[in-house]
Amino acid sequence: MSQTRDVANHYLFEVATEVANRVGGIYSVIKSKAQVTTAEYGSAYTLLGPLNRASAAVEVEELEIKDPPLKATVEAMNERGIQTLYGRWLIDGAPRVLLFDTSTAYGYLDEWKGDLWSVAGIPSPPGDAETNEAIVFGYLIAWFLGEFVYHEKQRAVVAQFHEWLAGVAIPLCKKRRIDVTTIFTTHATLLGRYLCAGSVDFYNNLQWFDVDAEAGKRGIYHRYCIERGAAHSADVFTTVSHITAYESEHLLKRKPDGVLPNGLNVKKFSATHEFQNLHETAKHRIHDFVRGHFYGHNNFDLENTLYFFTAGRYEYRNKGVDMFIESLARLNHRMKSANSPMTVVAFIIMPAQTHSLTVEALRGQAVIKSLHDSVRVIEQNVGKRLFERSLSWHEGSDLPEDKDLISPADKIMLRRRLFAMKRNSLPPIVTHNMVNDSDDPILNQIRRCQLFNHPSDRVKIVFHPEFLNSGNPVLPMDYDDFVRGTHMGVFSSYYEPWGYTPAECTVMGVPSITTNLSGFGCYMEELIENASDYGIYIVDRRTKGVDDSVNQLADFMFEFAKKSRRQRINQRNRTERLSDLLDWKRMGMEYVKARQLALRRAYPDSFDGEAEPDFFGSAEVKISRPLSEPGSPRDRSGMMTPGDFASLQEGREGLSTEDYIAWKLPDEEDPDEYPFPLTL
Ligand code: G6P
Ligand code: 1S3
Repeated sequence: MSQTRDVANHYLFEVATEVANRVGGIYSVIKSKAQVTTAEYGSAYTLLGPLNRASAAVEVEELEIKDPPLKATVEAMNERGIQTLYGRWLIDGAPRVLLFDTSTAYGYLDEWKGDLWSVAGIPSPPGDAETNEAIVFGYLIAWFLGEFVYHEKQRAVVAQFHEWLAGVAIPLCKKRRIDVTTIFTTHATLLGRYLCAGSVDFYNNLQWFDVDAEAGKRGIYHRYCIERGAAHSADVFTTVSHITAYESEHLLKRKPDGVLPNGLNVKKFSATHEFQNLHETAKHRIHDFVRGHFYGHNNFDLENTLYFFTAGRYEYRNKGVDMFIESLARLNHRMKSANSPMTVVAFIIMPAQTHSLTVEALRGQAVIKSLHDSVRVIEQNVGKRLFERSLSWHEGSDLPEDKDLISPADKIMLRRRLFAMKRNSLPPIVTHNMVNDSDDPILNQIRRCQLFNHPSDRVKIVFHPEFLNSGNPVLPMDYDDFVRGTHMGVFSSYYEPWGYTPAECTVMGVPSITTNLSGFGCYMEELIENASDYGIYIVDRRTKGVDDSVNQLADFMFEFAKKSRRQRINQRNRTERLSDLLDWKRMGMEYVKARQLALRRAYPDSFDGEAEPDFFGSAEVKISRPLSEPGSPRDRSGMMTPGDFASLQEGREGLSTEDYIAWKLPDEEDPDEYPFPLTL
């Protein structure tokens, strides 16, 4: 490689299939991170992805390319028939994106498949459209990078690739000796996801799997080769959590150089307690849904009702829904035995195949709406009559009697509404007509545990097999608003490389339960002593048997249900105070380290031959118990910083190392001085 490239002023390309194209978790990563990365790099940062015209049409504003080497590179590819779209991704940070129309390169598919076999030994059987797409995209990216470093000879280039679908270019860069330095980041492993979804004891057998045979049995050997090839050819290999690092070491046979945990773009409110007010408002919107869904069975007090939920991609075992439902059944039993005054409504939000909303779900909302409308009419009539009677009042005459105020016609209208609320069946579990009702694993588990929303049940269940949106006639709320209105998120995952859902709960001040098999759970457990004081409950699924883990989850929920409103409010404040910990301004520092390591490996002479520092090894100081916990001394203190070295980007306009790392747990507030009413 060249010895002369300018490493301090390098270009950064980030390559992923979800650039301006929402599919799953990687979209959340690159979208939420864009702000800190553009602040650091400005126009030297470009995201590369395949062009999805439908989503690009709404997410990307086309721009003219100004940067000379980029312009020359794209023009050279366009001349050879490759269509591209360059523009600004319309998100926070407005990063530049270059999207390749892969359909304009399919003419080369067979040639490229043959080449991939001869240069990297990676097979590609016919008929796997997803792999074909990964190959075409990978070859376009390798073409782009090769062309780019031909036009740009001064500055170094870092290319970071996310997930196997974007990884084909990495072995090509290595084989062709393209003068760029590469980082490969996995967000899960193919084999891990497949093996966990089955019934293997995954974590206790990680060292022993015959990886080639297991991939072969599942028909994913060629995909596995791409993933493994990318991991081995990258200058720096990283993943999103320590648990996935351990998995990658055994399944991909390369130990990651570092862990780059996922952050969030944390938005702060000007009023500290605004998030508490938002919780109250959103909770009332969930109350509206519950009144309709449970019409005729509203024998529980909404003031004493807690909303729990789980959400995510429908991976029944990987996302721990099996364990959640079983624990809810045990919670129900314990709450009944303890005569608890509380009711828990547990929501499961996971998209499955459905035909439509059920008539019963729609009817529930309609029945309550007409009751509401009729009561409002009666209210107005009563007010009018009271006013008229008061006008004609004179000394010595009686005040109007209550019974005179509601007319017979109003009473009949009210009766009709009440009769409409009669119901012979129990409130439904599921809000939609399922395509495969009798085989659905979630419904079958609910049936097995007999959680049927009986009036005597203290735990009720609502399964909403579609992601939420505010246009939905039954539960008209966007996901974020819904989360804010709940009391707790439960994510008892078995396979979860990171897990954005509990992290999102945390930044919204909503406590959550996760497991020590999820990247997020392990990360928080490492950083915080007594994480449960901060509303981060971690179920042990690693060292306990299944039955014990289920009981631990039920215990957490039962203890939470015993908290007073004031305790819940205090806990929410503590949870929300952790949000800076998950901000990209802090998490992004690990990306800075990975890029610096990649540059050092590719251009050691630019670093005066210094030995490679241990970038990722710095020990973190744990956050101590909250001060408001009685009788618990502050056992450790200090500021946490993920690293103690300067960024290569230091001195540029935008972010500095200080911006990235200066994080400190805000001081504990006196709960008696909250500037908002406490309804106890
Ligand atoms: C927020 C509001 C309070 C409300 C409370 C309800 O803190 O600011 O006014 O009383 O939420 O909390 P809960 O846990 O019962 O939903
Ligand atoms: C993956 O998406 P998933 O839900 O399939 O990547 C996400 C982003 O890194 C991560 O949060 C999640 O755990 C992984 O599983």
